[in-house]
This record gives sequence, C-alpha cells and structure tokens, in this order.
Amino acid sequence: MAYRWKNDLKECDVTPEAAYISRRQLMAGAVAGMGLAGLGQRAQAEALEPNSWEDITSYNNYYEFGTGKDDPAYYAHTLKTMPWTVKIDGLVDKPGDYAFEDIMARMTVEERLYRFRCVEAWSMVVPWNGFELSDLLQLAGVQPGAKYIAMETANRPDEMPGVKYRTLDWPYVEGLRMDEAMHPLTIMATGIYGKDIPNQNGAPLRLVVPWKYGFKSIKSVVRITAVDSEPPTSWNKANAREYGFYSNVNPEVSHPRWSQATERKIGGGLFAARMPTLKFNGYGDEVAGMYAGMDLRKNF
Ligand SMILES: Nc1nc2c(c(=O)[nH]1)N[C@H]1C(S)=C(S)[C@@H](COP(=O)(O)O)O[C@H]1N2
Ligand SMILES: [Mo]
Repeated sequence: MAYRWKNDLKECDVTPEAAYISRRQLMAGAVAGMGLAGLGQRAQAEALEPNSWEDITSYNNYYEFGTGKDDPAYYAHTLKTMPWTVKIDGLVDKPGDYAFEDIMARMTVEERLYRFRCVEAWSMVVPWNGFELSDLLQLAGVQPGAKYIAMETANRPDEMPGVKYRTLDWPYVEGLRMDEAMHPLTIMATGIYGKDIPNQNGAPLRLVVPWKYGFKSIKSVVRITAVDSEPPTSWNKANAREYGFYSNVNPEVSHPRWSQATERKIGGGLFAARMPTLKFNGYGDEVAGMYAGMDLRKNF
C-alpha cells in the first residue's frame, strides 16, 4: 500500500504526536505529493491542532451502539469487521461484492488532517488515513446516468445493541450528489493517527466529507449504490425540517433549535471560548463552486 501525505496545515501546526506518526507512515511506503502547501482557509490555523486519540475515539456519535457519547467506545467492540465486504451496485460497470482487503490493495491511502463539525455544534480536528472515494467509484466504473451515490451502514442486531431501539430507521443510509462524491476532499477513512480506524469511529471504512455536518459521514459502510435520483438519508427521514440532504456547514443558517454560528472544540476544557464556525467548515475555496447559484437556505 502506498502512502501520500496531504493536509491543510503548515508544518509548524502539527503536534509532535502527529508528526511522529506521519514520519512512520512516510517511511512505510512510497511517497508522493509531499507538498504541505495550503488547501483552504487559514482563518483558524491556530485552532487546527489535531485532537488527541483519546478525544477522537471516546466522544462519538454512532447510534447503532447507543445515543450516549461514550456508548460507541463502550459497546462497538462487538462489531465484527473481519471479513468485510462492500457491495457496489446500481449504475456501475462492475457491480459486485468487493472484499475490504481487495479494495485496500487497489487504493492509495493518504493522511488528511480535516476539521470535523457535528450538526450539534461541537467539533474536532482529526488526522484521518483514507483514500479518495472517487478512486473506488472509478474502480467500479460509474456510468453516465448515475447522478447520486447512496451508502448504507451494516445493520446487525446481534452485534449492534442500539438497533433494538427505533431511534432511526435502520440501516443508517446517506448520500451525496455525484460531484460531491467525486470531489478530491471526499474520502473513505480507514485509519486515524496511522492506526486502523476503531469500531466506534466506523471501522473498517467510513465516509468523511469535511465541509458537511458530521452525520453525512456514514460509518461502517457495507453498500455503495450509484443511482439516478437523490437517495433518502436517515436524518432527513427522521426530521426533514431539521436535516436537509445537503447539510453543508453554514454559520448563516441556524438549526431550528440552535444557532450554527459558533462551535465548541472537544478537548478544550469547560472554559474554552467557542470558535466561529466557518462556511463550508473552512473548505469554501475548494467546494463553494459546486453550489453556485443554489439557494443554501432552501437547500440546507
Ligand atoms: N452509521 C452511522 N454513521 C454515523 C452516525 C451514526 O449514528 N451511525 N453518526 C453520525 C454523526 S451524527 C457524526 S457527528 C459522526 C461522528 O463521527 P465520529 O464518532 O467519528 O466523530 O458520525 C456520523 N456517522
Ligand atoms: Mo453529528
């Protein structure tokens, strides 16, 4: 497996922990694209220090294992992530069941240091390892008639204690418009800090779309379907007034029950100041063009 390094930080912003692991990863394989050149806004560069492994893996949303923030870390060990297959179907040239190992053998895993903003107004900065979703979609051969991508999480009552409760209509489903799915910032994450992604974070592979609210980043994906129309999504089905299909991070559009203008970064302690939330979570330079001419209040 080859590793590339790409992030949106200056070298001096990376903590010793992250720097140590990135050196190990760089030594692990072929290195391409060493550029630490900028991606995205620098307005909060000082706030882009990655969260600790402890923060990232103990404060989670994964309702298949319960609704408490510490439930996933406590219960998700029961999920069997080996063997794992991803069904890729719909409007693709090569539909089929793809073994996780076979996918990994074909993909280029990189480190991506991304801001992560939950719709509940907390945030983290996570050093993901993963590959671009577009590479996987190209492997399957997306056909011209496909306009959207639908994804589905495993639904295993025996391994997921939370699916006994009808908190959501299981399985958890999500979707992206095709240009969003093909965007180079959109990844399937398979690791954090150079280690395999823990079950509570969505092992063995989960979507990460850094300019959208966290619930778009569906975990433990078992099915990816290329479709011709906008697919249903779990939180939109649960409450269409509060959760739209696009769910781009937008400080100007409040959630019906709270403001999205600011956020609380996890790990800052009780008295840490809230930070201003950035439009498209700070990735506007890269992604705003995809929404040119769209009313972002209507298409929230
Ligand atoms: N299958 C599934 N995927 C999911 C969720 C979930 O409950 N089930 N929660 C979402 C929400 S609301 C957030 S904020 C992120 C949290 O990811 P993290 O625990 O890695 O921080 O996962 C998203 N993906
Ligand atoms: Mo979330």
